[in-house]
Amino acid sequence: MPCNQILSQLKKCIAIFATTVASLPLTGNAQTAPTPVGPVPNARQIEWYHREIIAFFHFGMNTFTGDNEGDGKADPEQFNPAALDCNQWTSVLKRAGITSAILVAKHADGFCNWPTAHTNYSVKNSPWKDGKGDVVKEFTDACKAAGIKAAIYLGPHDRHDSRYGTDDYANYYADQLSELLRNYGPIWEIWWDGAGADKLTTAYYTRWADSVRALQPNCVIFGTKNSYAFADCRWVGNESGISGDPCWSTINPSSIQEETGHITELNEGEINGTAYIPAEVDVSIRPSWFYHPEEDARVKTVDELWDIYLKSVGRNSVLLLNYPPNKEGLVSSIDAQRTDSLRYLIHGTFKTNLASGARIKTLHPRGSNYKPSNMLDNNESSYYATSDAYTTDTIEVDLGSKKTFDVLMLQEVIELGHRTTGWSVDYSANGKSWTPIPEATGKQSIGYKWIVKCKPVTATKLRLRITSGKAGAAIHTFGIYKQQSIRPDGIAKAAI
Ligand code: OTN
Repeated sequence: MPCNQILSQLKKCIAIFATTVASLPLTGNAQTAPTPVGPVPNARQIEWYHREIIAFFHFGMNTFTGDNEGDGKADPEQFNPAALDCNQWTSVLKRAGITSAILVAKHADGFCNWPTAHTNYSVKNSPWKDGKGDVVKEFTDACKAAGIKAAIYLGPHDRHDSRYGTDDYANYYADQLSELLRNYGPIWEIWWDGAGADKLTTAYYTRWADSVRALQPNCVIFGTKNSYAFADCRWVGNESGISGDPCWSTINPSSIQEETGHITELNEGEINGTAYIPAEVDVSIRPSWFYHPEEDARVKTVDELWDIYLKSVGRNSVLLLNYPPNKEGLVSSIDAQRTDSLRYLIHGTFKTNLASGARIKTLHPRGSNYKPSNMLDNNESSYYATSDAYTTDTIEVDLGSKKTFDVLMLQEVIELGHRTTGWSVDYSANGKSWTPIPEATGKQSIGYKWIVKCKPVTATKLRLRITSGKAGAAIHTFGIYKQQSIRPDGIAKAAI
């Protein structure tokens, strides 16, 4: 056979071989993505997780009466903010990088912050702007202008309306909900407080949830007790800003419905829970939910806020941080200053992953699309995954030189479900022997983000041991950081 014919036959063979290989089914390793395990988040929940911190604004009749739980009898004449400026509220959030906010439209005292057509107990009968004001409109407009997602708390409990608990009340609530969901642009979340709401049946919530889904399909639902069936996110079981350790995004819905007696389940989630309903952690920057001047000296310190951040966002949850605007209608400067400082601390701490660029190897890598270095690349869409044959792994990071850190962070690929159920981190100071990091030993859940604050560690190498899992690990991020220092008075040195 002449040489050119041999060459052409060879080329054909190579082409056939290449086509055959490309069409072979891949066996769960190499380049196929891991299969999701257990309940997984919906699109609303994935988006919600990425907000990390949501602001809460408790503002209403209680602001003027000095109450937290008004009895619904206060005269609308009392509602009169001298300088309400929702743009000032959103400017505090913008500086802090907080991109979603929930306004209390109606608290349990029943007073409505918007001129609803369905009751006279509202701003339209107050002296504020001669009854022409609308706090919900000012809030949603300010959010829109600042690029912040606007959300609403419409208190299910109502001490003003004598129909509370009846079918007539359910109609009234439905009318108000529809008004809010139709007239103020996109509503990002609706908050169904369980406080005092036991008379409201799941049948009522079913109707209201239908309305939410029809009018605002992307709206996240904070569900409690009888609204459990519609919950995208759950209560964490306390108002102190503390998620459990572990904190699973999965839970049995009955634990939400039967809240009393299931506070631990709300706090920690349930590893084998049948639904994906992660925790939203509501806590106030001040002792109370509403503003009281006597609490001006009791605004949470930056250290306290940082601790709350670590125990909420750092425990696979979203933090819902409450700001009580004052009687003037403004966020007080001390609250704003503390928020600036918290941002300084968060951004300063997490801006540099001291492990980035390190050499990293694992025992059970899946393949080049899921390579170990994906954990260090600060890229949202890449991740490391183990081969399907393993639910455990050992991930070794060679830092190349001595690095000192006191914060450690892991992120799992939440779209693929809770996979890892046991992990520990060890360090090596000399590159030979390993020492456990006590604060990062015997850990269980990871989820969207798990942060560990530890005593300063100086290491040349680190080892993440995945000790158990429901399926092979899928890890977005492995990070080590040095906590940003702040001035002793807790005030940020400079804005970032
Ligand atoms: O007295 N309470 O009603 C109360 C005191 C302390 C902490 C919570 C509550 S009520 C609780 O509020 C949650 C939001 O913080 C959820 O809405 C729960 O469903 C509700 O029972």
